[in-house]
Amino acid sequence: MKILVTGGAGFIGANFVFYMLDKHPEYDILCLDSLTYCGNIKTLEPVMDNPHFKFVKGDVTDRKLVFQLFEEEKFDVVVNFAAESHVDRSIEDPGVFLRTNILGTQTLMDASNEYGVARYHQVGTDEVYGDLPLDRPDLFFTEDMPLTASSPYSASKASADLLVMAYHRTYGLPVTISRCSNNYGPYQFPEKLIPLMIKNALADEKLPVYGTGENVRDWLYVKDHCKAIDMIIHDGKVGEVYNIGGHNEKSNLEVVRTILKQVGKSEDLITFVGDRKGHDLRYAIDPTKIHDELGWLPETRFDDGIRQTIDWYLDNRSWWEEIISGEYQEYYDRMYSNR
Ligand code: NAD
Ligand code: TDX
Repeated sequence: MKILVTGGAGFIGANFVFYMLDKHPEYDILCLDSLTYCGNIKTLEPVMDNPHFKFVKGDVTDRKLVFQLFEEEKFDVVVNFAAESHVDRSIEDPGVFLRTNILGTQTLMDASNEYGVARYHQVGTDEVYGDLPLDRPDLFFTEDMPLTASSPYSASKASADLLVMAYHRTYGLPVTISRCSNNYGPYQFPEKLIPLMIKNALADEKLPVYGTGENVRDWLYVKDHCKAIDMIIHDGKVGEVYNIGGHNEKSNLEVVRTILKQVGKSEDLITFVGDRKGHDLRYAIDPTKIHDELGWLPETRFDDGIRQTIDWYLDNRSWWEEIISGEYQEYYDRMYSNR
C-alpha cells in the first residue's frame, strides 16, 4: 500500500508516520509538507533513510505539484493532516487558514478524483461541533451533531469537512473523516497549551492561563489518535465520520497544575491573562461509534501520557530550544505581552 501523508512534518502527522512505518513496515509512505513555521524536517530525521519513506517539500494548494505527485506515485490512500492548526493565530490572521485548510483539501480531493484512490481520509477536529456548556457534563459531541464554529480555524475545518462530504456525494470519492479531541505528546509545537506550559515551567517563566482557566478540553495521547486513523483507513466505512476521544476531560487549570507538580515548580507561576476571543468552553467527545464499529479504545491514561510527554520535552531540549529561537519569540511577545 502506498500512502500520501500530508503535513507529516507536524505534530500528529510525524507521530502518524512513525506509527505506520513501525506497524506496517511493508507500506510505502510519502510525506508532502511545505514546512511552515511548525513543520520541522528534523522531526523526520529518524525515518529519512528508511527505503519505504520519502519526503517532498511542497504546498498542498500547489495544484501542479500535487497532480504531478499523484501521476507519478499512484497513491492508494491519502491522509490529510496538512493544516494551519493554532486557534490564536487564526484569530490574528484568518487568510492562510482558509487557503490551506479549505483550498488544500479541495486540491488533494481533485487529484484523488482524477487519479483514483481507494480512500481519501480527512483529519478533522472536534472543534467543528462548537462547544458545550460547563454545567452540562451529560452532553457530548456525537457524529450527527450539526457543524458550527467559533474561530476562523474551526470554521475552516468545518468548511473542509463539508467539502469532503460533498465530494463523496457528488463525485463518489471514497472518503472518511475523523474528528479528534485535543492531542498531546512528543513533537507538539510549543504554542499549544501543554508544551507551552512545560517549556515555561522549566524556565521558571509565568504560565499564562486564559480567562478563569475553567475551560475544559478532552485530552488524548497522540499515539491513540494515530491508531484510530490506521483503523479507520483499513476498516472504516466509506462516507462516514468517526469521533475520536478517550473521555479525558480536564480544565486548563487542572492541566497546568499537573504539569507544575510533575516538574516540581510552584503554582505561583500561574498567571491569569486576558481571555481568548470566542473561547470555547468545553469539548467532550462521545467515542461510542469508533469503539462499537472498529473496536478502538485509547491505551494511554492521562497520568502516564503527561509524564511521558514531560520526560520527552526534558530529554529533547534541543528540538524545542531551536524552535523557540526564531519567529517564535516575536509571536510570543505579540500574543502575550499586552494580555
Ligand atoms: P501542526 O500545526 O503541528 O502541523 C501541521 C503540518 O502541516 C506542519 O508540518 C506544516 O508544515 C504542514 N502544513 C501547513 N500548511 C501546509 C501547506 N499549505 N501545504 C503543506 N503542508 C502544510 O498540526 P497538528 O497539531 O499536527 O494537526 C494536524 C491535523 O490534525 C490538523 O489538520 C489539525 O486540524 C488536526 N487536529 C489537531 C488536533 C490537535 O490537538 N493538535 C486535534 C484534532 C485535529
Ligand atoms: O497560553 C495558553 N493559555 C491557555 O489558557 C494557550 C496556548 C492556551 N490556553 C487555553 C486555551 C484552550 O482552552 O488552553 C486550551 C487549549 O488551547 P490550545 O492548546 O491552543 O488548543 P485548542 O484551542 O483547544 O485547539 C486544539 O485542539 C483542537 C488544537 O490546537 C487544534 O488544532 C485542534 O483542532
